[in-house]
Amino acid sequence: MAEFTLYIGNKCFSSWSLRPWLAMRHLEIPFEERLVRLRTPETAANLAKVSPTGQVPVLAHKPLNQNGRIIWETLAILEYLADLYPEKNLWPADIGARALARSAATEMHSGFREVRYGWPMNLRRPKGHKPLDAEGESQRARIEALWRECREKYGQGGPFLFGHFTAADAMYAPVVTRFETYGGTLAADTRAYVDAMLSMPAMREWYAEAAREPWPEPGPDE
Ligand SMILES: N[C@@H](CCC(=O)N[C@@H](CS)C(=O)NCC(=O)O)C(=O)O
Repeated sequence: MAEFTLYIGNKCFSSWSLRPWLAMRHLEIPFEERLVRLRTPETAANLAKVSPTGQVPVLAHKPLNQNGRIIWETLAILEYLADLYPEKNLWPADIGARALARSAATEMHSGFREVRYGWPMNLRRPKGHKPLDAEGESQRARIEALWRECREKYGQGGPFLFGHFTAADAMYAPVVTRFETYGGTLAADTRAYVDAMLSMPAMREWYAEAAREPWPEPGPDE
């Protein structure tokens, strides 16, 4: 039995689920995954069995000879993994880079509402430019400026926000898919970051599994 079980929602659209799943797969932390299908009449009852908040993702950790732990909330799961695996550098080592990465990750966790609602994650939706409302466009510009700042200050060592893959990249992974689906022609540096994220083997795996999901949700126009 795997030490970790990660409960997630539909790969097509469960943006919060993608974040810890991507981090664990990319960092080669073995886990068992259990998918709770969202947006059905049984969803609330099924989530109540595994999640204290009725939401996914949830990480169950059963260290040998210890009582199991349940960790919920995406950022808490990423922090837990960072604590358990310091050698995987889920946060940047440099304190300035780490502070910026944590600020960016937290800004994502609590913000960009108009981008999230205007561009709902849907990995089966055909690509096509969809303008956001004025607030959404301003949030989109803020995201791009933030990615630029991270890359310019700390991105020299690789294609991710802080060079190597960090929790900040995990937090922005669903937004990356939204830029790809709805963003149209992207600025060159945004395009390069989006391409780097989308070409991660773990991201390709998530997309492929989303494409194979047999369920109809979400609706074709979403
Ligand atoms: N603040 C939570 C948000 C989690 C969340 O909103 N999850 C959605 C799926 S992406 C969910 O479980 N929704 C319940 C439902 O659709 O019934 C986190 O950071 O993990």
